[in-house]
Amino acid sequence: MNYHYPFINTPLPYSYDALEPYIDQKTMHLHHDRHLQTYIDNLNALLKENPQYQTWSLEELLYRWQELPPSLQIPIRRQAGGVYNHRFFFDGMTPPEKSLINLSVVREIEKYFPDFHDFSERLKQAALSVFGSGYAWVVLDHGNLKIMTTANQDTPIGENLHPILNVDVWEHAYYLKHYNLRGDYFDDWLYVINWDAAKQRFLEAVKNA
Ligand code: MN3
Repeated sequence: MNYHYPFINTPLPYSYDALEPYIDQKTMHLHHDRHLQTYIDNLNALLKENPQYQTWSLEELLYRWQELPPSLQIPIRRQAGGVYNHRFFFDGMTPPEKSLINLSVVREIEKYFPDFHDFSERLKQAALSVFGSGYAWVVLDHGNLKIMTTANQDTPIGENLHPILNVDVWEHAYYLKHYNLRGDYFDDWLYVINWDAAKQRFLEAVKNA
């Protein structure tokens, strides 16, 4: 993985068509090669002009944004958020035949939600509730597993806030295949969640909480 300036568009951890039939190949090409690439190019351009921040990691740029000069705060948060959120989203998916939830994950979710169905239904409602563009997230917040949403490229990241899963609900994430039906896209996304990645992130978050 590439953590510092200059940021490069690291390849997807699976082929472009690996998430078919749930997420289509053309969407993955455009999403990774064009949308994410644009955030990377814009972030590199900002950091090229401001070399004192070139050693900051992507995460630092996001959670230490208040230390940036006022004129850079919004642009850096938008572009670094666009890079972070997309990498997190792509790494949080896997081919459907590998998207196996295991009992330990279900048990963990059921400590915080009545059951797995309730959890996925709440996450879906959160995804549907995002007005315009943004993300629905599963986060560990002060040790509690929670569902939340962010607008645009905002990122829920901080000392006591650790993201576990996100689903990109910008229209570019689904419009070619699912048209305007965000709920259908969400239902398909459930088949390609990388539960192993979610579990690893959760264990890391618990360790750092
Ligand atoms: Mn996107």
